[in-house]
Formats: sequence, C-alpha cells, structure tokens
Amino acid sequence: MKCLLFGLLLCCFTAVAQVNIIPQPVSVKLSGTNGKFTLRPDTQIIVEGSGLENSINFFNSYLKAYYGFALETASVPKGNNNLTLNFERMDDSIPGAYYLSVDKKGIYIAGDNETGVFYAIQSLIQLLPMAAGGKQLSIPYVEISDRPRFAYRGLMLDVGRHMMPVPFIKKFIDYLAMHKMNEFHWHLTEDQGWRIEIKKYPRLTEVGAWRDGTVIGKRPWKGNDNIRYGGFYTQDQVREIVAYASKRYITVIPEIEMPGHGSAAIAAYPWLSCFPNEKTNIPDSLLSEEGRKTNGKLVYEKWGVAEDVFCAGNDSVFEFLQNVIDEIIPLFPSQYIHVGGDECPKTNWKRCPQCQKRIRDLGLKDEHELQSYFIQRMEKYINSKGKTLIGWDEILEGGLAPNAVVMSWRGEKGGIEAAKQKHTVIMTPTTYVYLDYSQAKHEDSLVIGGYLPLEKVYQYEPIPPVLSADDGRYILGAQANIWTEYMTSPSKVEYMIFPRVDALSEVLWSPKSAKNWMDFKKRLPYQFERYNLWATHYFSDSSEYDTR
Ligand code: TNX
Repeated sequence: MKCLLFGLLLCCFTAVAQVNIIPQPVSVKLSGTNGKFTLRPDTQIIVEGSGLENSINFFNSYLKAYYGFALETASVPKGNNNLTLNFERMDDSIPGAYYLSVDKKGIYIAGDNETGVFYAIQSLIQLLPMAAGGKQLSIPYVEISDRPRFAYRGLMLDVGRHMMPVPFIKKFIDYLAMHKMNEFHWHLTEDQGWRIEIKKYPRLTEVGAWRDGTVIGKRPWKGNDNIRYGGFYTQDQVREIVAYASKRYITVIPEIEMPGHGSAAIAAYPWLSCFPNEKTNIPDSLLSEEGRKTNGKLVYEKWGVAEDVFCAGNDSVFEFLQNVIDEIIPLFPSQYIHVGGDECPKTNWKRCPQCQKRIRDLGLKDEHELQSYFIQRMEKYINSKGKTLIGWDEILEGGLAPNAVVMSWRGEKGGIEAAKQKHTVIMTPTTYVYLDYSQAKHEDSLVIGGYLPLEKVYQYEPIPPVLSADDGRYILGAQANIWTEYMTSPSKVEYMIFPRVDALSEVLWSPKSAKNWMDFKKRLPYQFERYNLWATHYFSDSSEYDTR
C-alpha cells in the first residue's frame, strides 16, 4: 500500500514537472500514463480551417530556429503522426480560447478563432523540450482548455528616451505573443526625441529626433555626456512592424504626446510653444556643449518634466497636431489612438496671453479646464475619424472627454474614478506594473528608482475591489510600462522586464482562482530555461526561487 502511494506521488510529481506553462492555463489534465508523443521532422500539419497560416508560420519558424527543422502541411493525415489545427466554437467573448490535446493519436488543436489556435501554439511551444537541436521532440500526453481573462493584455515601450532598433521591436512583439499578450503600446514621441516620420513636417525627425547630449546618472544628475543621440522609424518601418504584430494577433497602439512632453517637436517647430523665442530651460551645468551655445529651443537633454508645452491658445497648434494624426491613422489599424495628456505643467499657460484669452473666451475656470479643452478638442477630431482616444489619468482633471479611455498610472485612483464615470479603463499603476523600477532589493544597475519585486507584480489584481460588479466591467485589462530613461539597449530592456512580464501575463490571462504564487515560482525555472534557449536576458535572484 505504502509503495503504491509512493509510486502514485512520484507519478504525479514527475507528471506535474512536465507541464510548466506561463501563463497558467484554465485547465491542464495529464493522462497519468506518462505517455509521450514524439514530434519529428516528418510529423505533418493537418489544416482543417482557413486563415491558420500565421500560426503555422510562427510554429515552423520556432522549430527551425531552435531545432533546425520545419513541418510540412498536408490535407490527408498520415498514421498517428500529425499536428491537427482546427476550429471549434467556444463562444468566448474575448478572442483567444483554445483546446489542446496530446495523445497517442497525435496533437490536436482547436481554436475558438484564429487567435485561439495561435495561443494553443504558444502553449505547445512551452511543452517542447528545452535542449536545442533535437529532432525527436517528446511531448507529454496532456489535455488543456484555456481562455483569456482580460481583453487588454499590454506592454508599453518608450522609444523616446532611448531608441530601440527595428529587429528588437519585432523581438519585443514576439515576447508579447509568447506570453499571450495582445497590445503593444508604442510611446513614439517625447521631450527627448520624436521617433516617427511625419512627411508633412520633416523637421520633426530632422531636428526633433536628435539630442546633443544626455544627463549622466541619477537625479539631480552629474553633467552631460555630450554624445549626440537619436534616430527614428520611417513610415515604411512602422508599416512593417504593424504587419509583423498583426500576424501575432497584436495591436500596435501609437502614442503621440500632447500637450506636455513635446520639447522635441517644439525644438523642430518653435511656434508650437507659447513662447517661441525663449530658450529651453535647462541649467548650463546639465547642458551639452552644443546646447550651451544655442539661444533657442532644444530637444530635451535631461529627464523629468519639461515646462515648455504646446500652446493651447493657438489654433495653428491644433491644426499641426491634427495633421500629424492624419498621417498616424492610416499607419495604425488600431481603434485606439493615445494622446498622452500626462505631466503637463501649467506654468507657461498661466503667463501666455493667447492661453489666457482662450480661458476667458470659453469661460473656463482655470488651466486644468484648458487642458481638458485641449484633449476634448483632439478627441472630437479623432472621433470624427472613427477612432477612440486614450489618455493618461491626468485627462480626468478639469473634466473627462466624453468617449475617452483612461490609462490609470498614478495608482488606481484615476481608473476607479473613470470606471465610476462609465469610461473604459486600462490599469497601469506605478505601484504594481512600472517595470523601470528595480526588481532587486539593492539596485544592481542604474535605474530610475523605486522597488518593484516580482511577487508584487504577481499579486496585482486589476479590478479594484471597491468597484461594483457593474463598474468593474469597465476595466478592460492592464499594461506594464517600460520607460527607458535608464534602459539604453535591448538587453537592458529584457533584463528589466523579465521575469516580471511572466507575472503580469498570469495576472491578465489566468483565472483569478488559478493564481498561486508558490506554484508560479515552481514553474519559473523552466521559463528561465526557455529564456536561456532564446538567449534572452532576465533578472534572477536565485535565493528567491525554488530549485528543482
Ligand atoms: C512618469 S507614467 C511618466 C514618464 C516617466 C516615468 C518614469 C507617465 C504617464 N509619465 O514620463 O518616464 O514616470 O517612471
């Protein structure tokens, strides 16, 4: 009896160790027989539905990259050596539900839709052995049913502070896909750099994409490195990236910042400022040599919030921004257009005659209502093009634009308030999902500050308990933000975000009831093996995780 019990325990233990999927699926049933299917170069893909090329191509490029072979597709099954892709209606309200079974008859995948098949492929990839180069890939008999919890599962990447090369943007999109995430919020404009080609305004990238230097170290900074830095994405590159993402069922949401964080645009076109003739306000001790020589506007060379913002009293500024939006819309099929709206100091507006006239003419109470006017005016334009505006939670101040989606970053307060006002909300609170904060207790590299350990991200619950069930439905999902003041390279981005993105993916995908920190920690070392296989950088505090 004892022996049987031991055998049973052992069997369960080894069985559990075979399936380590992140994010945790809704249901995983192991056959208990310890049986395995072997995927080999002569395994056939049987396609029983149309539109599955994206999933097939993704799987085949993965096989090719790490095992050196790809599978042929066929219409007639060959013995029991097939990977079958099919559709079965699961009627899930959020795209992506799937069923995956592996048994002696082969691998069978059914998606509720194309997205579901694609996510089944992501789970299948996580069932493959970790050793590269194998041609006999044994996969445990298993039955998985799965579906996403939230519709919006995102990551934001700031390319304004530091530009990331196109191949890395594609890799980043692959990382999103492999974590079953579906929204890439691309922060394209900043004080420190304008990163997208706008044909009508060439100076945005000729001038606005380049800064003459960058402050050194942490606030209050130690001088300037005097290194000219910059770059931008052409519209062709943007189209290429958007197409790449869409083959991975990922929407790219562009962000064009206004009315704040606009120094780079102002350096290109000073008339966008309330005071075109005033020099950008940066102390000489922090300026580059070139910057010290100039008397005019500069692409910002330090971090933090710049006081020079777009003038809200000048109609030409709105015309300019609308023309920019006119070039953005055809590039991005996304329903959402992000206009920033955060951290807009009101110093200039307070002393600007045109802004003050606008306030008087419209009977506005103060500069906060002027900011609200700014965003509402842009919203009207964006809505007239059939698109929906997103803004950071500052857009609540002075009154929310009627159809705006709110991204709550200064904690959850703004999100709660917006949901109560029946506005769609995406949660991105600094407290849980700011991946620019340190994940090591004692900072192990230059970071902006803060401490956000993996467990804290894992414990995040996007629907605040204070919301009624009705209002809770306005929480579309959540997103982690990757601000790159102190991330100068792709490898640093990877190091900062992994494995916290794993924790976030489970917050967003897995049912609340399936979340289990201890279990997640047990699965994590397998994910690290995958990262090793992919040559991905990640943070690991070995004392924190269980070892096998
Ligand atoms: C706040 S979050 C910002 C960014 C900074 C970030 C640094 C938000 C909407 N604005 O401009 O990069 O803090 O953590």
